[in-house]
Amino acid sequence: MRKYVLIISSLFLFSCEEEDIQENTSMGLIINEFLASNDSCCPDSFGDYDDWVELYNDSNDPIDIGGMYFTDTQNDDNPYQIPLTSPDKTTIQPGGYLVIWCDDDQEQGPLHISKKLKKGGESVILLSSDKTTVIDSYIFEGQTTDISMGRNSNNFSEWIFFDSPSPGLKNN
Ligand SMILES: [Ca+2]
Ligand SMILES: [Ca+2]
Repeated sequence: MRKYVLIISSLFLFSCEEEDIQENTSMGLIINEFLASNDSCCPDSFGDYDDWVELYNDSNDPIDIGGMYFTDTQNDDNPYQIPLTSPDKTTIQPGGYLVIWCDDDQEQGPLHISKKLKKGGESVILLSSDKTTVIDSYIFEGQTTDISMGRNSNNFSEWIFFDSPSPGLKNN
């Protein structure tokens, strides 16, 4: 009898643990916010008001995006590869943010890429270093200048507009 009780209680424990794991599943590396039309919101370190995409590392490990690809077009034959040369600049710490400037100013550093975002609507797509696997993507429609779009911090699956864009910081 005691044996059965043990088996039943360990089954119960196991199912509880499984539930906890599901509830705590992190989203890994995600696209968290973007601004497709930047007039006077937030300049890059060169003073340019360029389009940008913010990534967030929702995992427990540092993630280096060097070698990954970014594109604004679905099924793009020529996505842009983030340089592998500067892991100090392309690594996102757990719970950290990283801003990619979509400005076609590659001479400004490894986080300045050749894709610009269209105000009228486009996609933001992050691909793994195999150039094929989609890490995260979002298709957006018409945008308003200096108003960003991003994930609700209280519900990552919901995308909303932000009057006060927050590149490199939590969305709110
Ligand atoms: Ca720039
Ligand atoms: Ca943000």
